[in-house]
Amino acid sequence: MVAKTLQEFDVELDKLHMRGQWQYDRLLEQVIGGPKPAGVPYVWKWEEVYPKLVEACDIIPESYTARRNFSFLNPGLERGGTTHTLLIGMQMIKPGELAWAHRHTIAALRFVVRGNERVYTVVDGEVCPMHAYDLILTPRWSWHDHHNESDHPAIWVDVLDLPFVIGLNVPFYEPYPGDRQQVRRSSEAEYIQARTGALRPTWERPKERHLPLRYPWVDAEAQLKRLAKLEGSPYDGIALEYVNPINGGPAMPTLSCWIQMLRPGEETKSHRQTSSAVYFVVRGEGKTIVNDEELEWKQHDTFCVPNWAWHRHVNRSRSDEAILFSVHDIPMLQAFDLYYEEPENSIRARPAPLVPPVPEKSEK
Ligand code: GTQ
Ligand code: FE2
Repeated sequence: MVAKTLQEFDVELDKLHMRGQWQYDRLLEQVIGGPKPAGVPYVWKWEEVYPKLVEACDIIPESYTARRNFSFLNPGLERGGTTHTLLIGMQMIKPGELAWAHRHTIAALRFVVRGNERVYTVVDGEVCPMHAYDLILTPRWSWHDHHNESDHPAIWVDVLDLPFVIGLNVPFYEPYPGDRQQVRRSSEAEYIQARTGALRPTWERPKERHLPLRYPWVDAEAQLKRLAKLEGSPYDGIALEYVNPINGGPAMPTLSCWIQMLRPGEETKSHRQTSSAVYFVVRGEGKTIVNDEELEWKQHDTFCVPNWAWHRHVNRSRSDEAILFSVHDIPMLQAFDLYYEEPENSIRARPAPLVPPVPEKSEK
């Protein structure tokens, strides 16, 4: 009997939906090279996005507005998404409009571009006013509807972990019975938002997740100003994370939200992380150099940095600070010990400020 060739054997295995590791040259190549950044670095210019949002207000009638939103799609990702795990987009709501209530297993957040006291999102029965640059969380499976009861159009950035949830194939969705959800009865006394500060009810077991729901810009800006004189991170300047006030963890289980200040003329050092990120320019002008590409940005532009891509930030102005809001998929990686950074870890890597040294006793 003539021995079959390896090739014949491989064909037999293939028919049985199996493959020998000796055929794994191509896979091995992928694994040995380390991560290849998924998608490309890209900027969505406010001066191109804004006119399209305004146009959408005319073209898409109110009756049709589940959400009047554009997703920003990475030109290098066939599966969709802004990065392989994150989706960022922009949404506009006209005066008097309501974006009706629903919930989904995709976690989302809103970072307000234009808003005021009479623009709000209701999250699980709590009214969250949307002033410019406030951050509002709509966690996984929370009911949410958006309202504009003001005389001015409102705009916000939407960030979702959609590509991650679709990748795991768990995309549940449910519309609310009715277009607006019930608001908690006795208003603020029942709000989770009233239980996240320094004084909390002694008789209640605290809720540990999905809070504080709203991070007002006045607080974020004040904290940036307070810490602006520090050295900060060599890779990110004065980068602050919006944390869960109960456990100090990320704002949501999959999404880490940052606000960062690049001081006038600041140029950060280059690093790469196994995480990916999406950025929105709150103010200022500069560029982010991603591998060999220069992403030029200014106020209200949106851009993305793919995973494992070297990047550094430059504030072009000699007189004004630049402020960036960003969302990172870092928690998805940290959960499974897959967060790595080169050339060194910069996340919580340094000690907090030391107690001042006690002076030597002087002779009286
Ligand atoms: O505002 O609830 O961009 O459900 C995508 C899906 C926004 C929203 C998006 C959504 C929403
Ligand atoms: Fe939604």
